Amino acid sequence: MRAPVFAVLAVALLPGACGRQPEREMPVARTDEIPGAWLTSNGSWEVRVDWETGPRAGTVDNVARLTIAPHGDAKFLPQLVQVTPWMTIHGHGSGNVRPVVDFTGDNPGTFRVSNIYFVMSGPWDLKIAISGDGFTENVVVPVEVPRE
Ligand SMILES: [Cu+2]
Repeated sequence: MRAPVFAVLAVALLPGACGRQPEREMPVARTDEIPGAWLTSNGSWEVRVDWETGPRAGTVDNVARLTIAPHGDAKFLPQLVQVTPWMTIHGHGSGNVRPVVDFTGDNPGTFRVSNIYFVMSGPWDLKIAISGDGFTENVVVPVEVPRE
C-alpha cells in the first residue's frame, strides 16, 4: 500500500530547453543516511553526486555518478532517472546537449551520467527527476563549475 500523500503527487517532467524552466526548486533537506546526499521532493530517495570527470566548462567530457538510495521505506522503484543541467542565476541550461544516464549494474541505485555540458563556469544546478510506478520526485544538486 502506498502512503496517501502519494495519491496527490503529480509532478510534470520539466522540459530541457533553455528558457522554459520554472524557477529554482530548492532541495527539501539534507539527509544523514548517505553522507553528502540530498533528499528528493517527497522524501523517498537520497541522492548523492560524485564526479568521475569534471565538472569543467566548455566540454561534454563531464561524468558524474549518482548514488540513489531509499530514504526510510521505499515508496517506488526508480525506473527512469533524468538529469538536466541548469544555470539558475542566468536562467539557461545546456542548449540541445542532454546528459546520458546509464544504469551501471554495480548496485541497484548507481547510475552513470555522461555528456554533461556546462556552457560556462560558475554556479550550476543538476536538476534530477526520479520516476517509477507513476511517481516522480525531484531533487536539485548544486554544482560549482570552476574557472579554468
Ligand atoms: Cu550562465
